[in-house]
Amino acid sequence: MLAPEAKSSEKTPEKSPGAEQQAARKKLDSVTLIYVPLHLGGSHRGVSMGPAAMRVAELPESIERLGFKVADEIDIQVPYSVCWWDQHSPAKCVPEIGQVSEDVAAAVEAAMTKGTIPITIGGDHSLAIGSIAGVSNYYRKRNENWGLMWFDAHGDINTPESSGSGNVHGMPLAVSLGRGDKRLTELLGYSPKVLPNRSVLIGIRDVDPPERELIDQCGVTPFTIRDIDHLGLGRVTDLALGACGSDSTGLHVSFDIDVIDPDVAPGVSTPARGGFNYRESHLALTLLAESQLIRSIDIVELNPANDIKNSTAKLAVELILSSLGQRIL
Ligand SMILES: [Mn+2]
Repeated sequence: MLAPEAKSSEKTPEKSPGAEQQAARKKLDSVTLIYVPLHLGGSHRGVSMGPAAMRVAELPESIERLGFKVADEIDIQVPYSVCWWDQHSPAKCVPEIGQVSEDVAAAVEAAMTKGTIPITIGGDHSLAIGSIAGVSNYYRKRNENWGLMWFDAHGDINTPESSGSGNVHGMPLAVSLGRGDKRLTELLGYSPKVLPNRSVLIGIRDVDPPERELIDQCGVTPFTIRDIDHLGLGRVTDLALGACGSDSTGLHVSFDIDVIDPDVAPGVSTPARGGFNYRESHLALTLLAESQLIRSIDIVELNPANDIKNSTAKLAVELILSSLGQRIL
């Protein structure tokens, strides 16, 4: 495969979409890797090993081979707390997750301000509370619109009231939309972080009954796995881009690896059958990359304790390359 900078000599440069992409990408040719070994949002300890597995799978080297500079690698400190054993809390570990979220938000916003693409590596999906807060603050200061693409098998839109488990990794979308524990929704002093009419949920197939109501009420645009079966993921991705607002300056992609079928990506904490196949996983991110709107990325819920020979981490690295614009020709 060719890096975005590489160009087929057979093509006329003025007409080549590759040339256009190359010109656009000149503005954003570096990434900041933000590693967040956060496990406090779920009850699966293995997710804290996600960042290490991504390094073993040569994430930084692969990004540099694609032609991007890795401007910085940041390791966010996560307390190794057993607060998630507290079965009686409607939302577990909120103070600890709040602290991590502040640190993640600051790192993500700083990375964007420096003109790099922040790629936040999980860790469980509750880290998106922080990354989305950082992204939101970046655009808020510039008075610009942006869209959120949330890939997931699950809704992640529970509130402390609706959640059966109290696990915050089932709540980050709700928190970002301004619903849930105030200590999280009010991070950085304002709420919501993202508008529902600029938020899209793609690939869902395992949704709690109260989440159905919330999805229906709150105004996000959902594309279930049934929609993908019916329309195809290419068409769904195009529709999702339209739903995020054609006047958005940029897109945040929050990609939960459990959106992929567990046969292809076994290394997750909460597998759900019937997910994206290998090619669909790449297609969605390739199409988003072609829109040239991706400005920030989360890759979450990799659980090396459930993986087979680090294959899911290797796939996650490939998917990051696709989201950065890796092309076949
Ligand atoms: Mn998720």
